[in-house]
Amino acid sequence: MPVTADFETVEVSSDLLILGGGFSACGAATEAAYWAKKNGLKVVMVDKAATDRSGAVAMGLSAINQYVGIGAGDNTAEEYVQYVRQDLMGVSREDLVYNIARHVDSTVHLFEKWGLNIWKDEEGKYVHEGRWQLMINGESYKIIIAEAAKNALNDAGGELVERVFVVEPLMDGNKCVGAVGFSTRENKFYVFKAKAVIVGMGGAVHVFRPRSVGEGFGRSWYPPFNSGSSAYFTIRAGAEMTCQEVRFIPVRFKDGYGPVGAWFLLFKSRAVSAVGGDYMVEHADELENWKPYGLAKPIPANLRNYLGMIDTDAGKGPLYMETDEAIQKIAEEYKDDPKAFKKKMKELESEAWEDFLDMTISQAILWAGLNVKPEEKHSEIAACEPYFIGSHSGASGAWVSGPEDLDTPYKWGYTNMTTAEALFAVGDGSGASSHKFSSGSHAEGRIAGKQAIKYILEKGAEPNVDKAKVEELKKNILAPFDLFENNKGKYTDPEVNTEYIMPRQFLHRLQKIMDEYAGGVTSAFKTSKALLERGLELMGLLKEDSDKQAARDLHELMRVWENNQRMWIAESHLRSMLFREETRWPGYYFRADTPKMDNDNWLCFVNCKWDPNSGEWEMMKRDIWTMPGV
Ligand code: SFD
Ligand code: AMP
Repeated sequence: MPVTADFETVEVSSDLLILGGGFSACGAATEAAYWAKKNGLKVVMVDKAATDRSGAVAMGLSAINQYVGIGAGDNTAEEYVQYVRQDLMGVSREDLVYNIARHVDSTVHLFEKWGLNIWKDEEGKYVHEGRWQLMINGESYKIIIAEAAKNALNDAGGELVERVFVVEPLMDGNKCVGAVGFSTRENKFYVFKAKAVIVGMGGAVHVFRPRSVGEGFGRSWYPPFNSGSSAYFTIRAGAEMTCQEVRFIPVRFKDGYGPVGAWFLLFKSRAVSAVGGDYMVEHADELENWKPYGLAKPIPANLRNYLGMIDTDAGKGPLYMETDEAIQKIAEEYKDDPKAFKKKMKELESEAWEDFLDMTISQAILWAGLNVKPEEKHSEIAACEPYFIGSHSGASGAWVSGPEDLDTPYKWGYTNMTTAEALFAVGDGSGASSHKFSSGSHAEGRIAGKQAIKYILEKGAEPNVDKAKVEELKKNILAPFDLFENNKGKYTDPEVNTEYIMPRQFLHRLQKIMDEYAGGVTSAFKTSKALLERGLELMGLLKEDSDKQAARDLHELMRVWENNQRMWIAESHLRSMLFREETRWPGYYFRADTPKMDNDNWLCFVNCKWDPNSGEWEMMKRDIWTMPGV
């Protein structure tokens, strides 16, 4: 059993340090390596897992959700800005959305060049799932993108460090000079020193109690292994955060968490309540209350959720995706030719299964287990537990500097730099620039990678790392081992001990608070000032107990630090929902005491900042800049 004294300290120095190995980090590595090679700089990328299959795209994806098609004249970047503004109920950083939109197509073309199979029609054009989405054979999506990043790093003399869990930033005043973490396989404590740092460690899952408890515990739509390391890192660096109240709740195939996009957009399926009504039609009047967003198309994701929730709240659940009806309707075109009909049905059946086998394999397994043939039987859908994910339809993350060529109030540094100097954030780690998805996250990574190298060339200085601070961090981070070793013999069961709490038990306590006070699944996503204040009180007590978590091995040590990271995201979420005195995103959460949207007072960003010196949180409003003429 490891103890603190067993751990060797490994130092890794670089010019640019990229934290995470997912879509945004791989984008950053690919681009930064190119510029680093030209300028004799070293890039190091650190991933908690094996990059070939790490992060949200571990199982693959079946669509590229952001492709603008500017070259073909299909859409403009300005139209994408309108789409995101509308979907986020008016709250988005239009400069960031625009910047990603104007660069994303070239990223998608690179994916194709690297070997990704994007579906094509008879005329050789991309097959669209919807206006912005392209269909792919994406089982190996992550491997392809990782390979390109690894090749670029190798070519530039860079380094990839896998299976190291990054915990804390190293700061020199307000400047980030590196990070510390530990190996998940060996007794090694890592100290990374750098002139600039890019955070791309994904979103946060399992902050809330999931629907899947008991034997299914751990199953979620977004990857259970993303624990909020990005947001934790930037919060602890003292960087300003934005939209920490904007969690994302997707509607998914129930229990297997299969995505619905292909069903709604490609197969044009309907979703209905148990009594057969299409909630999008039956509750359309409700959209009037959320205008202008409720009345434009597409209807925002949270409002789509909300209309379904009206039925579940009224006891009209379960909700069903009418897969059988949708498939039969498409095949009907061929009904006069039995051979063609049979062929089309076979094709649709295989597309339906492939959608999940490419992306959410457990949903295909669940279908098999429940004897579901999608062409014959509908499937239950349900709203998931909340996730923190700035790259999809949520918006939480760091507040970053905007592109230099736009005249906005959001410029204080290099593009995508947080308010902490030399610290950049991308993908799920950067806020208020939703709907970037896999392709946009990669494009944003490329933007930040190039900007970080520019920062290093223009302002980079040797990192000044405080040795005493590093020793203190090492002691604190590894303390759960000694706590276990020194106390394990006091009771019969090693998991029940008055001196410590095991990480699994701590996680349940965190999730219970969030579920019951912050509007989780069992509270039907409803909360209020009183509930949030009580939740914060309980969170304070939980925080006091966080250094009582014990670990028996490296895996449990990782669990301890994942818990701590989730706990900090949870606190920022409670504080942000408490600060915003309105309900702007019904379907994501409801403030029962302020149930309406209040554009006069709250059409603004809610930002927050934790001060590393005082330990105090500051909450603030920030104005929304709207792109002229868009
Ligand atoms: O259908 C540490 N996403 C979809 N995007 C699409 O373009 N198309 C789809 O079809 C999408 N769908 C979808 C999606 C995700 C999932 C899980 C499913 C379905 C089932 C969203 C995208 O995947 C998402 O937007 C991007 O992946 C976001 O990129 P990024 O880089 O922000 O996060 P990441 O890829 O998860 O990578 C995180 C990395 O960080 C590492 N990491 N490393 C070191 N130390 C730590 N402490 C760390 N913590 C995490 C991870 O290992 C990983 O490398 S659909 O539903 O819409
Ligand atoms: P999902 O599988 O729900 O993540 O959706 C994939 C993509 O399709 C995302 O860009 C969603 O915003 C979009 N989408 C899903 N369902 C709908 C819908 N009913 N109307 C419009 N867009 C949708």
